[in-house]
Amino acid sequence: MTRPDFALWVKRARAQTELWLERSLPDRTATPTQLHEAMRYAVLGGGKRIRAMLVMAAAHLGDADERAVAQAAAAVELIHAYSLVHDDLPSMDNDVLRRGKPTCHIAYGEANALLAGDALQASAFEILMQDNTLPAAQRITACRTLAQTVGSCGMVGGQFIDLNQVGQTLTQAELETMHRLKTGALIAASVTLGYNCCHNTSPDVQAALNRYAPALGLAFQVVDDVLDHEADSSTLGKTAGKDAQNHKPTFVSLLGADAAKTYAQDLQHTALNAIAMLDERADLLRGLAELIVVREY
Ligand code: GRG
Repeated sequence: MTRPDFALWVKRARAQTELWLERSLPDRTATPTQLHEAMRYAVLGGGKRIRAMLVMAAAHLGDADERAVAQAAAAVELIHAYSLVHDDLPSMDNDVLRRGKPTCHIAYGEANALLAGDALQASAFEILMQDNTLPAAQRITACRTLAQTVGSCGMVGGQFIDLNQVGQTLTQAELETMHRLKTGALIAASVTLGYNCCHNTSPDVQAALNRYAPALGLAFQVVDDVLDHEADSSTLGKTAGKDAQNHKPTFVSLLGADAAKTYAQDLQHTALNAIAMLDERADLLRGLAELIVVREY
């Protein structure tokens, strides 16, 4: 796939995701209207949609059920939006800017943002369980994968470790463990859920994806740390420099900015090598591996 073709695919995939999310969310006129407004505020009209694109790209490897792809893509973005709403709360990262606008609790109040996040999480599972043509076993796998990804041995566990290690010195291995759970788990699950939408899955392809996805998830976080260190708030759409301000250990504080950038590239190569034996249907996954590392926000 050429670069312009991939750029066009990204543009369309983002627009498609917005449409799926719009349809997945309760109407703003549904009661309680303010809660539904807060949910829509947190989800729509922003975000790079990397997780939804990973679902679509992995589903492209086989004969996918298009409805299942839409459901999985919406589900991972709803979970992601919920995690951002909760992470921004005063009791967690206490941030005021997200996706270039005031965070959900600044716009709607703390208790309402907490509830909006809770409801987004429930919506994700509801959408994942709507009708499609996949066999029941695959649909259960999807649900279980997402639940494990989000729970105490996944994203929530990673967030717990993160909040409880501020000011401590972590080794690189400890930092990686935390990020594999906090950020990497949902990124990896997006790939798994996408491929799980296919009727004709192969254990060899799944094994390749199981090596691709964690490397990419970690690369995403390393780049996030570099951007937090180097970019400005208006480019990022969120408050830059928060990690240093909060004395949080990061790949930049541990390795230095240049070594962190090299590490991100190494992880990208690991991800690309993992899927090297796949045919051109994996080009979308290859493009996303590049996008995640060269992104500017
Ligand atoms: C509160 C349960 C709970 C979990 C929060 C993911 C997370 C755990 C917190 C987010 C905090 C954060 C900024 C983490 C760094 C990596 C990350 C997830 C960045 C945001 O993801 P992007 O860049 O966001 O894909 P967009 O806005 O583009 O969707």
